[in-house]
Order: sequence, then C-alpha cells, then structure tokens
Amino acid sequence: MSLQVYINGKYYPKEQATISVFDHGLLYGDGVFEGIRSYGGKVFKLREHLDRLWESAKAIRLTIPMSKDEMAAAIEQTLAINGIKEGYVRVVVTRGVGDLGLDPDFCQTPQVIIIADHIKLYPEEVYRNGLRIVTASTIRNHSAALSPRIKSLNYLNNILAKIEAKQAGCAEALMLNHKGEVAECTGENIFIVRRGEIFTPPRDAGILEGITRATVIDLARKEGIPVHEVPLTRHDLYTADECFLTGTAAEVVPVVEIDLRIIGTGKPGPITRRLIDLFHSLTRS
Ligand code: PXG
Repeated sequence: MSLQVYINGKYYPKEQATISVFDHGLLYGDGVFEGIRSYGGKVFKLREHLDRLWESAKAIRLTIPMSKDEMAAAIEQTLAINGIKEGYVRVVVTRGVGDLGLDPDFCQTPQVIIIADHIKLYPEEVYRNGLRIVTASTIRNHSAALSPRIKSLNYLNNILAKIEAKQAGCAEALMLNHKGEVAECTGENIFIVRRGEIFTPPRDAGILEGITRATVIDLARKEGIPVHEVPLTRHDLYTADECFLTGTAAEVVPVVEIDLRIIGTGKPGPITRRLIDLFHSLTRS
C-alpha cells in the first residue's frame, strides 16, 4: 500500500497528496515546519516539537487551525496508519491558498500536512569515523531579518550553505553569524569539547534552538560534564579536542575535520562517543 499523507484531516496516497500552486507555502515559503522522530512506536520529544512549531507560527502570525493535542493525535495516527514505528515525521503548516501577491490576509485557511516516512541522513560509517565539514561563505540569516529561531519553510539560507558544502566534497557546512561567530550547521547544531568540558553557541548566536541540542546538554550535565553556552570562533573549533553535531535526523554525529584542520586525534573522541551511547539509550531502549 502506498504511503498515506495527512492533509487537513484527510489521508491521501502519496501520489495524490498534492496542494495548490497558489499556496503561499510554495509561492513565498510562507509557513513553518517540524521534523520529528519516532522510536519504537513512541514519538520522541513530541511536546517540545509542538511547542516550537507553535512558537514559529506565532512569530510569523500564523494561527495553526487545531490544538496541540489534536496535532499530537494526528501525528500518532499518521504513523499508525502507515505502520511506522521507527520513522520520521514532517509536519508542515502553510499560510494556505491565496492570491499572486504577498498579502497573507488573502489566504483563507492554513494547510496542515503530516508526512510519516523514514530518514537516513548519514551512512553508518560517519558515526564511526566522523564527518568532514567546511565553513560556508553564506552567513546565517541575521536575526533582525529573519530569526533563525523560526523553523520556517524558507530554508534558502541553509540550502545555499549546503551547496557550498557539497561543492567542497563535504556533507555539511559550518555557518557563521553576521559577527563572524560560529552559529550552527545547515541542519544541525554544533558542539566542541575542550579539556573535558563542552561548549556550544548560545541561542543569541543566531541558531535554531535544537531539541536534540537541549537533550544532549541535559545528558551531558547529568553525566557531570560541564556545558557552556558561549560565543565560539572558528579558532575555538580548529583547536578543540572533539567536535560533534546534533539534530533530529542526524542525532549525534562526530566531526573530525573542519576547513582541512584535523580535530583532536582525527577520530571521534571519548565524550562524543559517550554522548552517542547515552542518546541511543534514550531512544533505543
Ligand atoms: N539547526 C537547523 C537550522 C535545523 O534545521 C537543527 C539545527 C537541529 O534541531 P533539532 O530540533 O532537530 O535538534 C535543525 C533541524 C534535514 C532536516 O532534512 C534538518 C532539520 C530538520 C528536518 C530535516 O536535513 N534540522
């Protein structure tokens, strides 16, 4: 049976799951989204993802036409209908169908789309051997232009950086903010380890406040590893003992080379490996 996609309360087979070309989500990237994981039939950090979705929507003055509880039920139903236990859910809320003009007031009803599927961002060997990344020349959106805290349907900023990564033969790119500080990667937050302590850019460095980021900070602190949310430079990264990325799809990924500088020993470090194990024990128990 074909994958069933939820659109505004109804299910459509993948091939028929289509929306209007007049939807402002398509015309202008006017909308918000979330990427969520399901492990063993349980949706991971569902409340946190719903809270972030509602906050993103609020920031762009979009009213999601259902309650958080209704959305939670719809997400669980979409996974169940498709028989997916280990999966990935994409929730999209667009401004809806409007005119050929920016004005969102001509969009009558926001569209709610829920896709349950599978995701595999990196091959297994990346988790064993680590990732090589490069700094993109494209800086992260200035928060006064479009806050990186909004998970909006306009991902061009990140896509341009992703293109630079691919051009350099890498799977991910490091993005700096307008001050030249380290912000995040195109779809993951970044961390370093130095002398047994963990450092990651603060919320106001111009990042999406990742739910995996918060989970890993929590896991580390419970292990007694100090975590500091402080501005970081590329120099801090180059001279770190360890580096790793966090994201819903990627989970915890070691980074072993940045801009051709080998990080630490060039192999995933002990704290990174410990956090990967701890994250697995949360999600695979
Ligand atoms: N920064 C950005 C810009 C993101 O888009 C993260 C950090 C990590 O946040 P979470 O909450 O997931 O820990 C994200 C989320 C993809 C993909 O296809 C990437 C994300 C979400 C969905 C899909 O690469 N990144």
